[in-house]
Amino acid sequence: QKSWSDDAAVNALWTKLCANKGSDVSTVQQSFVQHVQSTLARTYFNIDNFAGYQAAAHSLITHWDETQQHHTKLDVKRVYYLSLEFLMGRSLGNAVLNMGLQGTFSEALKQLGFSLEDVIDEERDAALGNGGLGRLAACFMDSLATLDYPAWGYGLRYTYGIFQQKILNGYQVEVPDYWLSFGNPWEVERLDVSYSVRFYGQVAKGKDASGKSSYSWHGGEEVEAVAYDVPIPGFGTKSTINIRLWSSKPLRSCYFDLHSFNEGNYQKSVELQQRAEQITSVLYPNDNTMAGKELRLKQQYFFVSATLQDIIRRFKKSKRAWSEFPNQVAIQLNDTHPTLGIPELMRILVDLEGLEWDESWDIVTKVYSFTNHTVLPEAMEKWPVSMISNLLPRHMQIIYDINLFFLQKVEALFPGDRARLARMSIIEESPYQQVRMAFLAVIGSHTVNGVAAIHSNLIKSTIFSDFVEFYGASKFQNKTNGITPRRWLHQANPKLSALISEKLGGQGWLTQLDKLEGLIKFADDENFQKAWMDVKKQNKIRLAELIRDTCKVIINPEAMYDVQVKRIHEYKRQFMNILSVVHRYLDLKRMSPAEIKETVPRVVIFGGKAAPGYYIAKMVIKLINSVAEVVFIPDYNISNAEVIIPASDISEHISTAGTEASGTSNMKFVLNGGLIIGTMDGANIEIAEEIGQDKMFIFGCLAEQVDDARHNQKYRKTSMNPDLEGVLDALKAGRFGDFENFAPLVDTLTIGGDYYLISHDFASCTYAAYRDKKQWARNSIISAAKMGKFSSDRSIRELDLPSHDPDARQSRPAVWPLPVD
Ligand code: F58
Repeated sequence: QKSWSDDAAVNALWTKLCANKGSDVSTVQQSFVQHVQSTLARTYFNIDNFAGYQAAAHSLITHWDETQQHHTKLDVKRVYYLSLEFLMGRSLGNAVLNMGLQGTFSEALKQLGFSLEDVIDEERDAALGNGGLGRLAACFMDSLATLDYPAWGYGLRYTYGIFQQKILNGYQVEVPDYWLSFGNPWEVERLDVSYSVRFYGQVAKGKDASGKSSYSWHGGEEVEAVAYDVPIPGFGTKSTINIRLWSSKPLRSCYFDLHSFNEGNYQKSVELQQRAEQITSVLYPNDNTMAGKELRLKQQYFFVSATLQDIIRRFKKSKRAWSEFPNQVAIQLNDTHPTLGIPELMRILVDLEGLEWDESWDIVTKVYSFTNHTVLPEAMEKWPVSMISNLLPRHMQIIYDINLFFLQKVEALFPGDRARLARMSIIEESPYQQVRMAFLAVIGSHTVNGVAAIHSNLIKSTIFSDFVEFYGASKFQNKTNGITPRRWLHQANPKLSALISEKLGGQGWLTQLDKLEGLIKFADDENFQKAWMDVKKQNKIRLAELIRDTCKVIINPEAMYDVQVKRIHEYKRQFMNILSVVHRYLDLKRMSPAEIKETVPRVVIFGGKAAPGYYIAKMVIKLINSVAEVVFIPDYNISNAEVIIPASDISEHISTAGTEASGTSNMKFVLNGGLIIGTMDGANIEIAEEIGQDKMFIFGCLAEQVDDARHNQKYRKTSMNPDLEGVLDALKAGRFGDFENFAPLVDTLTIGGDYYLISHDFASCTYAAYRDKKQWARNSIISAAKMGKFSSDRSIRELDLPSHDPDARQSRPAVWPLPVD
């Protein structure tokens, strides 16, 4: 590889200076102090924990290696993970663990008067995501780095992440998450990597030199996309990959409208700048519903335009022919949000690079694959044709052409089947013309995957059934989700991690999670059971402290902790959970003291955000907060999840069958030794398969029964579950405050037709098993031991992305700075 200098002496000096400085305590301290002095311009007289955090982060960055140069040298095919969301949480603790520096770091800081834990606590969560989909992207990046994949994540650098949730008088109040207010030591601003992105304007049709029609898109407005790189260190490897996040800025040439300024109109002079910066200003806070706002469409195009320009610039440096593009580039679309990348790549190839349509289409479909995360109709992305035509006029023409050529093939296979053409068209005609993004993603990709077995089967039999008939079933695959055991066990539950490593004689299980099976032989060992449950107890105390500090409620760590933490959505049925709490409460009220003594004390804990415009979900929060003796932890996020999940005895994954595509917290809870209560939905089914149905509290309607149950409810007189009726009577009698607060919510069960089958599934388990502590411990150990399948390392390997160089783990030179690609 050619280095930037041809002078051997210069190179030798650089190599010497950049050589891995070692990672002993004094080197870490030197680097830390240097950052205090020169990066932060402070002295040890005025340094607090926050400055300690910043200096620690900066000194870790100097330990990060040059992975990109290595991949460039190897000339490997790259995989690009395109996601509008990355829910990373904090980075310091994770970086220290992944780089194997935790002993060194805590000792180095301790000697300097800091505690690593306190310093870690200073970091704000990077919360650039809504829920499961965004967190999956974060887990995948950890696995890609750990497995030495030549991978890049691409996303948006929102100025405001997911809102912070406050609870006032029982109601959710949203507060903006201005997470960058004190800077972000983990990002590297790359002012040298920027692209311009166009919106609106016109398309001119002309002829090229050979007389062929050509199209050019011009006019409208342009903004600049500037890159910010966030390094992701793998666990136990020198591989450090990047997430490149784009931030929108005004084009350098029109930072400011001098004309207006000179006329004394200062406000107008900065308008352009504000308009440009608005694009990456805020993350849309909807989970599983689509927000049809033009600004969201702008975000999507801004994202794919900048990303493709960057990918293509990297490709062009290798001076290869376009036909080789699919050998160098694989792009995974995280849901339909980056689907405009398909017509955008067509536009680049056909309009700008002068390739033929068919050749371009061949390249496009070899490059893209698409992951679907939902079958909920309200979450399926559709954009009005009128909106796309206005914002992206050339893309709308290209989408029409893609559709036409596709439907011609359908016609050839199913002559005269007009209903089929209408069903499969990318354009939905009624009530007005809209682009069905999922169909565009399917047609433009070589493979499509669902995120758990049941979900992958459902998409084949429902939303994509016509496409299965057309393409054949092999295009539609299953890649069951996974989670990274590094963050969700090793980091979140250090005591359990240490116990497991001690028992298994090493940390090999952290990268080969199947090795956890080695714990099974200790499941009946009383000492091990005790040690295992002791860790749980300590984690419960840690959570009790968090609840004391945030909710001013004291809970008893001897009680069973029953947890439901996730976004609030009707299909996830937090409503059913709180109704069954009320049911048990009413039961207790009827019991004699002797009977009460026989029951298991239980602390019910909820957490989760409702989309700000989701009226019914917000009412569920109010109801939960109106039922006394239930804890609602405000502002559920990655960092408090790391405390909540390891402390759970039992957790609720109780969606109406067929609605939760996978769920990933179910995996986190079981891996941490919690048992789960769940419906036969999403990945719960595969968890039951792995750990055994007897180790899970399973209830409720099966997916294949849902249609009949809904039908019967609607057209036959089915009476409401009597226990549920008792609960509703208590609500109506005002036992939990003014019934008016909840009337529309209760209506969803009656006049709303109980679409999510709460009455049908209304279940009340008592978990007497918790009394039998030995049995509980045994089930907990065996369940955790059988979670090997649910590592995101397995998901990544199954995704069949371009793979890595087996020597990468040893041979990489250790050089900073990061990508000089
Ligand atoms: C989630 N989807 C699924 N979407 O609901 C969950 O079952 C699955 O485990 C997870 O994906 C990972 O596959 C989800 O989180 C969103 O939040 C979208 C954000 C953007 C707007 C539309 C919903």
